[in-house]
Amino acid sequence: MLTRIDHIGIACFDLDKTVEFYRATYGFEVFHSEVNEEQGVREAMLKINETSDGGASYLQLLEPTREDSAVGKWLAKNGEGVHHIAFGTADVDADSADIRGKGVRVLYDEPRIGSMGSRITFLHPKDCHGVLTELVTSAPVESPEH
Ligand code: MC0
Repeated sequence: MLTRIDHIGIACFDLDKTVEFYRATYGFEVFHSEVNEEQGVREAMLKINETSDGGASYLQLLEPTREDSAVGKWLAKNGEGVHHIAFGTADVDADSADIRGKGVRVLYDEPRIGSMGSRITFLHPKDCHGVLTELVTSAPVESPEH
């Protein structure tokens, strides 16, 4: 079951300048940043709010690390802007199978690793009324060591 907007992915040419825009204009701070080589992105997660399912919603700012990555190709064609939306679920495997069964192309056979150790997959934008759609199961919160 999809229970929240996990994040909105925004493609940008310059991550540091874009982070500064969101900080100076709205007061949003970087919660987490990382490079995902498999996806070809350098990213910053700005937490917007906690959600009632125990998760959170973020803006995800994405700068390509190579021109032939999904974000690099998209930026070259469209310029900066909203690249995808991501729904949060407790079970990305079950929701992927369910949605695939409805005739929507799920891009990965098995979920891959996304931001902050999450497990992610994508739905083809042409099957989702033009919106690249991601499904995310967050990594379990680690309990503090004793
Ligand atoms: C491409 N299209 C899009 C789109 N990207 N439409 C809406 N939103 C997008 N973001 C459209 C194109 O305009 C084109 O339509 C058609 O899809 C084929 O696009 P293409 O330029 O020929 O590119 P493809 O087919 O090689 O790849 C498109 C595809 C790819 C969606 C399969 O981008 C992909 O695998 N995306 C999933 C991975 C991803 O996006 N990773 C980056 C975020 P026309 O009408 O011109 O034919 S990584 C991330 O977000 C992670 C780190 C995380 O959340 O934790």
